[in-house]
Amino acid sequence: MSLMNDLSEQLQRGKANEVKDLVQKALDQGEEPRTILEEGLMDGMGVIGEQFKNNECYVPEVLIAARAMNAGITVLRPHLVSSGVKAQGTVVLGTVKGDLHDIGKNLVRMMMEGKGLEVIDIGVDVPAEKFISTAVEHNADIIACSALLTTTMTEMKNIVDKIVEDGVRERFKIMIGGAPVTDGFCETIGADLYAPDASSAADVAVQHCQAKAS
Ligand code: B1M
Repeated sequence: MSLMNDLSEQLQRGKANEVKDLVQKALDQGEEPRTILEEGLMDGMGVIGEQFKNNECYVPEVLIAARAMNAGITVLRPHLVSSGVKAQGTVVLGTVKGDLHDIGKNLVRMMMEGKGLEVIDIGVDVPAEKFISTAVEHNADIIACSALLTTTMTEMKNIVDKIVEDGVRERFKIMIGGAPVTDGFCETIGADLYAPDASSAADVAVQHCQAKAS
């Protein structure tokens, strides 16, 4: 069995220590961090997601797999973040109201911090008011919202509407992302920036902050 398959399987079994060791082993063998993330960790989580959908596994198994994923990400973290020129900018990041998924959001934070952005992570199940009050308080450049459920992505529209209602629409760019979110949805709800994955979320945020500064 290849190392990436092994990693995926150990993640599916929720074996956090084994996952950590295999991530380290893959790094020692010169495997690209992005390959380890996508072909090992995310592959395993994808299998769990399918089983979950088909009622072949339940919330406890998913949580244990999520814990193993986080353990693997901890080892990968210093290798995933780039050490390029530091960008200036502040991002308020959270998972929208009604949604408790945070693994993708945490990856987005990691990538953004790796690019030198200041990230204020306000957690999960965050109401529109909290995104906006935190952005005002910290004079942020970007409000970044993650959603994993088709039922909670509509909350992103509430955030856009609330920011208009509060009269601060021009102060912040609104970035959205998460598995069910698309560029088209971004346009439909009147948000500004969309990114399909954590790495491009960091790139898009940096581009915006650099353009604003120049
Ligand atoms: Co949930 N869950 N879950 N879950 N869960 C999904 C999302 C689901 C697709 C599973 C399935 O049915 N196949 C399904 C959603 C279906 C739908 O809406 N169409 C689902 C469901 C239904 C539910 C519950 C309703 C189940 C229930 O209770 N009956 C429930 C909801 C709870 C709630 O939120 N209110 C629930 C609960 C849970 C757990 C708590 C058990 C656990 C979350 C643990 C945690 O996050 N701490 C969990 C998990 C782990 C999943 C799956 C298996 C994995 C999600 C994940 O972490 N993926 C997921 C199935 C799947 O995705 N295959 C599933 C890995 C992560 C790296 O990817 O988050 O997509 P992702 O992030 C990506 C991109 O999307 C992007 O970057 C990341 C990678 O680079 N991205 C951004 C994310 N945010 C971004 C923001 C950006 C830009 C990019 O800019 C701001």
